[in-house]
Amino acid sequence: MVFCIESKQRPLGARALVTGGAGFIGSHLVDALVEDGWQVAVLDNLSTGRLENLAQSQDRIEFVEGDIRDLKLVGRLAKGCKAVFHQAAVVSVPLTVQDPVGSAEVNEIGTLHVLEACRRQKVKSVVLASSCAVYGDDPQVPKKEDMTPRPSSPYAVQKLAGEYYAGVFSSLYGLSAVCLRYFNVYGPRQDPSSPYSGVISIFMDRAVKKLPPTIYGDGLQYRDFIFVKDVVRANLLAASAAAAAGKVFNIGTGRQVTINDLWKQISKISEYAAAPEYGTARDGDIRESLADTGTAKAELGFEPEVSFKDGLASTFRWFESMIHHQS
Ligand code: UD2
Repeated sequence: MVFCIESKQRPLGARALVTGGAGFIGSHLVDALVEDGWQVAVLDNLSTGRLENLAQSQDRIEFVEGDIRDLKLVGRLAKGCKAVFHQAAVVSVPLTVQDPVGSAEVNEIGTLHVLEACRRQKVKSVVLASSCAVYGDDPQVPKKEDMTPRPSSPYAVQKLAGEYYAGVFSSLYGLSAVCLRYFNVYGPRQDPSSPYSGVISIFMDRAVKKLPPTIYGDGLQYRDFIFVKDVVRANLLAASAAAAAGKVFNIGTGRQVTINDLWKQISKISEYAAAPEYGTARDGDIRESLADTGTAKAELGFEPEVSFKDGLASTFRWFESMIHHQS
């Protein structure tokens, strides 16, 4: 099914397409592009995205419910675009483990469709969402872009395939395709409902409901958490960095936070000081994840601006407002 939200006002700026624009990261990107005066089209099949995420921009965008597996549709929407931001994906690692073929149709072939549509429509720049998952269980930290990838899930293989295709489309066809390896992204609109949702969304949800969280393992494992609005800025910079074509960039902060410390900070913000419960460590859980941020800084001019404290506070306010909204 394809439908459009009636556009009340059309800005005169350049056209951009955001695939997965109703999702957590995609919808923040849509808001920022609209604010910047772009004419924004959103393609989302609403499998995990939600129209509520687009509430702020819905009157000023073209929304199409559809799928990146439909090459013709992607081509139609890419027509006339200056930039395409590809965020649509099966983002759940366990889902790709359960269904490696079905998820590859979205994450690999869907990504190929986006690149091919951009090639045919002569789109100036394409930014692809990749993941720190491509580093797999390599214990070396911080992760540098030139490390040999060690994908350990279908999800990671699929993201890596997208990166390789982007590199080939850049060198073979002159398309400017840039890949961003997101580290652990958090912020408002992240869905906490699955056990494999991002840990910050789960802990926020527990805190607003005044329930203790479960920490898997000893809680000393750490992650590099980056606020969603910083990820949006990285996308905008990548779209205008001509020299970045065909390259991959870590998008993280270079700061590490243990899961124990994360709960302490959320307890403080939420004024809910319950002790966490501890469960057995997750199979295949990575102990340490941290980005080397040097390449993104040198070549994209990207540096995260939101402190962890401010990012958590803003995320907490959103989760609190959602609880009040529901009750
Ligand atoms: C992230 C990505 C995943 C993949 C992977 C690659 C998210 C949501 N997931 O997985 O898609 O790219 O990186 O390395 O961004 N934890 C708890 N209690 C909970 C939930 C989680 O202790 O209720 C722990 C979990 O065991 C892990 C840490 O928190 O040690 C982070 O978990 P996560 O699922 O947010 O993200 P991660 O890094 O495992």
